[in-house]
Amino acid sequence: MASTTSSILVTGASRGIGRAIALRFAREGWSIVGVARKQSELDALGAEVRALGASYRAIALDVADGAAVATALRDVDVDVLVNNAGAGILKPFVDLTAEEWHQMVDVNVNALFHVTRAVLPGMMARNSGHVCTIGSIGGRSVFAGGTCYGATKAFVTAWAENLMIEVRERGVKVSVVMPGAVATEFSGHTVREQDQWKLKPDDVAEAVARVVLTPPNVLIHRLEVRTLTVPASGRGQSR
Ligand code: NJP
Repeated sequence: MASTTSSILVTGASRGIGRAIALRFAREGWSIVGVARKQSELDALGAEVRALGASYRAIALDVADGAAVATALRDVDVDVLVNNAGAGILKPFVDLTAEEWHQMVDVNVNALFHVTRAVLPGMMARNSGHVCTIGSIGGRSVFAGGTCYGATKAFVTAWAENLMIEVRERGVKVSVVMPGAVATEFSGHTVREQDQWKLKPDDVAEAVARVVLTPPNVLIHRLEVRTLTVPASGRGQSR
């Protein structure tokens, strides 16, 4: 990838928050690498990115598949990695199946190893780069139905802080952006009128841009993004 144009790889770029992040950086003139499983949705994003004048590469990939990630990202060098792909099956612990548990751990935790392990060595060799991961306020405030999901997002926070200590002196920044509720199709949700109070994907994309577009010697390591318009049912709760 040309060194004159900054580049960003976004996992889960096909919809929701990841798509908004890809478009935010395309408007900035960056080269975009979009990763998700559905090729058709990645292609639709590509048309929008190119219409903004930015270059684009789609990589259809299951980020939970370590071997596939290692192969697909073998030749990918980017300035910024956004680990955004996530899975959330929010239900009481006793109702979770082993498959649902493993899906969340595989996408929210294990994929961080697969994807970051593929991209980070290049950043360290260049003494420059940024790994930004989308965590969640749910990773540090409890809620019923969040045993596995909340724990995976608590992992994100701990993992990222440990990684930050390891690589910042090599010129690589590590950040976590932790949103509250966002109006997306996450967790099988359909966005409806009553979701108006939630953050929009563009709000989270703007927060990621603020974190990434900092001066060279400045690192915003952790950022929470909240809405002011909490519905009556959520008042007094941390969301
Ligand atoms: O989710 P959604 P959001 N391999 O479901 C992709 C966190 N968050 O944008 O693979 C590769 O609209 C999927 O594409 P596809 C949340 O934990 C959210 O809301 O084609 N890609 C799609 O592009 C997550 O980390 C809220 O199905 C995979 C994308 O991921 C991040 O924000 C609140 C994949 C998911 O899009 C984005 O969530 C909060 C895989 N195995 C944190 N599995 C919220 N929405 O309220 C999924 O605090 N994808």
